[in-house]
Amino acid sequence: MSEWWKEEVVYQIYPRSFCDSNGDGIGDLPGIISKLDELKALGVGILWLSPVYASPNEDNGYDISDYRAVNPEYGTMDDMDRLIAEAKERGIRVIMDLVINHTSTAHPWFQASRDPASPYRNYYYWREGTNGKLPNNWTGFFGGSCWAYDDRSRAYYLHLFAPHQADLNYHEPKVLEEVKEILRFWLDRGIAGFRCDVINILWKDSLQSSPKKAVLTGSDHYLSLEGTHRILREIRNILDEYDAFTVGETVFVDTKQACDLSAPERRELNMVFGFEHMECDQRIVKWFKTDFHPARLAKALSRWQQQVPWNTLYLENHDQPRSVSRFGSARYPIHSAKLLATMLFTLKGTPFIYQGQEIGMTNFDFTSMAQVQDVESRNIDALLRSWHVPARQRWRMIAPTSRDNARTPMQWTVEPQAGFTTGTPWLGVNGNYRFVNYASQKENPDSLLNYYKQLIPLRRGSETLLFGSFEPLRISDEVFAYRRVGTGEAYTVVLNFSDKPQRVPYVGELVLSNYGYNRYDGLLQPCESVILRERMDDHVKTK
Ligand code: TEU
Ligand code: CA
Repeated sequence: MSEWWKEEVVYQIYPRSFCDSNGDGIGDLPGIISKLDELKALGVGILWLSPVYASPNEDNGYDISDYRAVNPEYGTMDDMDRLIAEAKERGIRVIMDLVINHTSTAHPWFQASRDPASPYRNYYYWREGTNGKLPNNWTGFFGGSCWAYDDRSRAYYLHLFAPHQADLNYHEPKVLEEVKEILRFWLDRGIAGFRCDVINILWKDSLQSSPKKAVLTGSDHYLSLEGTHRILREIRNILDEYDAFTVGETVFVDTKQACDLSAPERRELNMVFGFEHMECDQRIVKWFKTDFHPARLAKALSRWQQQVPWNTLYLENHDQPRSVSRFGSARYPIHSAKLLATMLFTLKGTPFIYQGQEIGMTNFDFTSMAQVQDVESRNIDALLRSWHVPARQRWRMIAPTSRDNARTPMQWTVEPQAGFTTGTPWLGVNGNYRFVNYASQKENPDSLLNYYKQLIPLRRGSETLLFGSFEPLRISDEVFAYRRVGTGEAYTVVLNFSDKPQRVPYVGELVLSNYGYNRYDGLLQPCESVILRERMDDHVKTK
């Protein structure tokens, strides 16, 4: 099996918010096709589409009602085929989101399963409560219990996410057989692989109650269990037939579990999304944000770099606040966005860019819950309200953490609605589009976008940046520095996360500074990042 996915950069598209071609305010497949030349110019080799399947959109497509149909809001199956073909012409592969932990309750399997006599009954977890109580004490990812009662069924069904996302029961062997056919359906159409949604929680070993936990009571019954590993190996058999790849979204994994899920010889996933570095600015759960301490981010990243042989590199996705708002400096937003990019493309692993990250899109400018649509934010808001948390405080918790921060429409131009749509966008456009937009950055040689266009080929063209080993040099709240050591050369990357100049005397010839400098004298400007290259003679190399 070739490992083509190691040398590529992945670009994640949230279709609803990317580009609207027909003025209905909703991004769509023809819109994506119209931007393929831009994506090619950026240098990305893989597009990951967040779900475009038929869905009632309780969770914007992560609640699928038909795995073999395109949501008409996004276009037709012909559009999908055209997207795959046109991307291919430009050397770009397309991967899809595979959401198989749960289906929408609108899915025909679920609808059939509401009848206790149906052959589909066992596709889901139906349980009667005991003595008027819920089947167990588990809590869900979006807050509250994870059982919903269905009158027609006279029973509860399990949903670890929203009530409209019913968990599939993999103890029923037919479920995995259905999944395999869905995989083939898309692989046969030319899809190059899948991003697998919450893939390490598929297998539930039992539905016993668990000791109460601060977060996710019950998770000891489903996090990264052997049953899941077995399913992943069966899925892998099919993917290998197509030379396709998988990246797993794996919640609550440590580096050991990440290795178990992605080690090549185990033949499960090719790589995973860990979350530890995304938890560097929170206490227990993300709604309790803390100040950002760069050393915490650097420590988590270094540990993963050293302990997981090959993995994803990401700072954003459709569930996370924008990285520049979160990890950037308010005084030096552009330099710090460039610094984060330097880090993203010079660590070891497959980099993922989330749409808008390449132009430094920020968190939303919404001022109240009325503007927020995200089901997670709305559920948490309701939960906090039921605990009598005042509205001001609820907003203070939700505004910086809401997933809608990442979901506001892509800012293309200075035209109304940032050129995303000619109609009314489904979610508000950030007012800063007049300053932060793709078109003006394309023209400006010093822009963040053009800095990405320098970094991506640099990484692609360097064996050392792609495959060299990683060694941390310095981790503090001011400076994160590391080396990538290859054959006969090493790169030293120095990132000044602070708003003050820092003296950091590493040696090497300057390859790239985010200030555009062409010489390095050991002094880093505020939020400056430098990439230095050093040739080594043989006896140094063997150290
Ligand atoms: O996310 C799983 C997941 O862990 C998130 O719900 C997470 O708890 C939260 O968003 C962190 O902010 C995946 C998808 O990426 C997400 O969009 C879906 O809502 C979820 O699964 C259910 O399919
Ligand atoms: Ca549209």
